[in-house]
Amino acid sequence: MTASPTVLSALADGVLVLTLNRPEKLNSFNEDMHLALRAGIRRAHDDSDVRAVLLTGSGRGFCAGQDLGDRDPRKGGPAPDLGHTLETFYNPTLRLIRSLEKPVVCAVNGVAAGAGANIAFACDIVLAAKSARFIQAFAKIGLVPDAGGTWQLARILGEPRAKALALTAEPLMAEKAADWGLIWKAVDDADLMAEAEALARSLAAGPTLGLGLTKRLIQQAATTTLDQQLDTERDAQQQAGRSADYAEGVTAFLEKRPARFSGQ
Ligand code: LHQ
Repeated sequence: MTASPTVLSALADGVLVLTLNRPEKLNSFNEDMHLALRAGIRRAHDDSDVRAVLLTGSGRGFCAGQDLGDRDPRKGGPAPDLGHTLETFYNPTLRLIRSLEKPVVCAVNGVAAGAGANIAFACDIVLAAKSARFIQAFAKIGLVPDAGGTWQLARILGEPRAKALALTAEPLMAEKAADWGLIWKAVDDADLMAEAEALARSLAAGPTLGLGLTKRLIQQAATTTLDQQLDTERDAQQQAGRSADYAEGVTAFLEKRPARFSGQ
């Protein structure tokens, strides 16, 4: 009997659904799941049939971060090189999500802890079930927030809230995360997947080139001046203005009909 895949992958209507799939361990990451998730995001980069990604988890959790059973200190031996783990596994995936010029929707179906929370925050639009909680669990095991956590929390929340969450490891419920602007929306548990799928499908039917450029512009705004950003917007708009989807969008508007975007 073969073990079940650690990430389920399904493409329909332009949406690549990636489901973290180690439910008995709250979808915590082992090496295989790292590689499978990265392969899924790579596919989204390479396959023009993929026009949006939906990331979620199977079972009652979204992701509990690293599988802590993988490095049981009771087994003795030298201390692990966690910097190497980040460089080899987490950081490439984070960079792939951020550099993917297609929308990534995240449906946080349950608890998101440690790197699991921070991977969710790296996605473009995050919906969470109202029962879901986000935990910067690192302080409980003597680590620092990783997978981009310190960057995201400080930028989105500011120092007071970022520090309190990271230093106390207190859970943050989905509705409060939405109130604080850390995620897009908290939705009733029963509606989460239908809502996230509908959103991902509508993004996948959108003007992919323009959406990808928009994602890039907003991300880079954190590190540019207004002057630089005005130049970059000009260049991006020049590119978008030459796309088939721009012509289609304007034509559809003038003809009073829904646009049929090809993604080109
Ligand atoms: C787990 C885990 C887990 C294994 C639940 N591992 N089994 C980067 C660099 C390199 C290395 C280090 O890490 C990192 C990044 C990180 O992500 S560090 C942070 C790692 N994550 C955590 O510290 C969270 C640990 N988990 C928890 O605190 C709790 O499980 C949460 C709060 C997530 C959920 O609590 P409950 O809802 O009460 O569930 P539970 O604790 O009963 O867990 C259910 C099962 O899942 C249980 O197994 P069992 O066989 O007893 O049913 C847990 O052992 C297992 N599990 N997280 N990270």
